[in-house]
Amino acid sequence: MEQEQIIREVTLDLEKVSNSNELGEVRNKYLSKKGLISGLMVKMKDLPVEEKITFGKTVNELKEKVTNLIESKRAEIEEKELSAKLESERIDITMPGDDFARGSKHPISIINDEITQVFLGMGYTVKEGPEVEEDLYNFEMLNLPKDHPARDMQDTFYIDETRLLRTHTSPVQARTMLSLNGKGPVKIICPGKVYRKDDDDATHSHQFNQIEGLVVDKNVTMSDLKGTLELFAKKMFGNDRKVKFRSSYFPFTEPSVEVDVSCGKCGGKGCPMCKGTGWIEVLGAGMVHPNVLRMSGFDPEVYQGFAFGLGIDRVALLRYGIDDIRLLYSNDLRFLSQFGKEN
Ligand code: 2U9
Repeated sequence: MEQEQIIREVTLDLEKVSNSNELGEVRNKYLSKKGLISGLMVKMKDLPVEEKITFGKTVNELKEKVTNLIESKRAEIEEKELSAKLESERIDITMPGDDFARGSKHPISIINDEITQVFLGMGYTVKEGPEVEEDLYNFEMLNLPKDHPARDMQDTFYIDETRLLRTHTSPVQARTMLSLNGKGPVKIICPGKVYRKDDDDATHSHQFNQIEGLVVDKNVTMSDLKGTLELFAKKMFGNDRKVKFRSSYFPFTEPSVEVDVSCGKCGGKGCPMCKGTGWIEVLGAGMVHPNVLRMSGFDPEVYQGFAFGLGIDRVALLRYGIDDIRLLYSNDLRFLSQFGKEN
């Protein structure tokens, strides 16, 4: 068998190979099932027994040599191909990066975070709840039975007989109290989206945001309410602002108050911003009605509470001098990009 000649032939073939595909062809020519070396093995069966052993040994040696030659060529080609790939995919790390547009915090989020921070600093916990609520938690448990005239005050998006889009975040407080089995203390704020069936205009939106708060404990008084909300108003609007409590009415609190701060624009002299009154209304509040405590499982003889609520959108309009609430919901980047870039 012309072993030397085959080796020479393989060497010549390999010299012409420049990529993996061509190498595969050479491999097939010599080492595949129908290749040259398998062909030699087939010839072996026609040889006399005494020659078979040496012939077989020689073919095996040949196969090993050819395999080694092909594999060392493979290593050489793979290295070349890898270097070419690395070269073609080279990244120039000195090139300037692509700039991307950064978003900014929505004014409602800015104010929400600010208010939340003030109350977190006073030891409150944040509680959230569903926007699709049950009539029971949104009205009934807040001292607004079915025939209560105050239900007309808040036109409501009903989903069906018993479910609705919450008109305030008060149901979150009602649910929290119920979960505590009549045991205080409670000290929570409840931020979130609420819905009322209003026609949208510059000062009304069918969707807006509230933060309500609730404190329930033994020996809670109107003085706690006043001290808390005065501190809040000064932290939020400025230490130089005066704070005034006006008597009011809410079905879920008794007595009820509204809280005004002196107008920041005119210092209380009267201007278009405060409609000439010198005061701006910022909060509603009151001592939790005994009926509400009772329905939530708390004994009004043992526990008292105060609650408050404010519109986040309204505070945002005041803070930034925005004259149309609809801008907050327009998703117009020309408007939104003016706020909250620093965060
Ligand atoms: C429970 C008991 C009492 C929540 C309260 C107000 C007063 C209030 C308005 C402010 C502006 C809503 O966004 S607004 O229109 N809210 O004036 N809210 S007391 O009283 C509660 C809540 C839950 C269990």
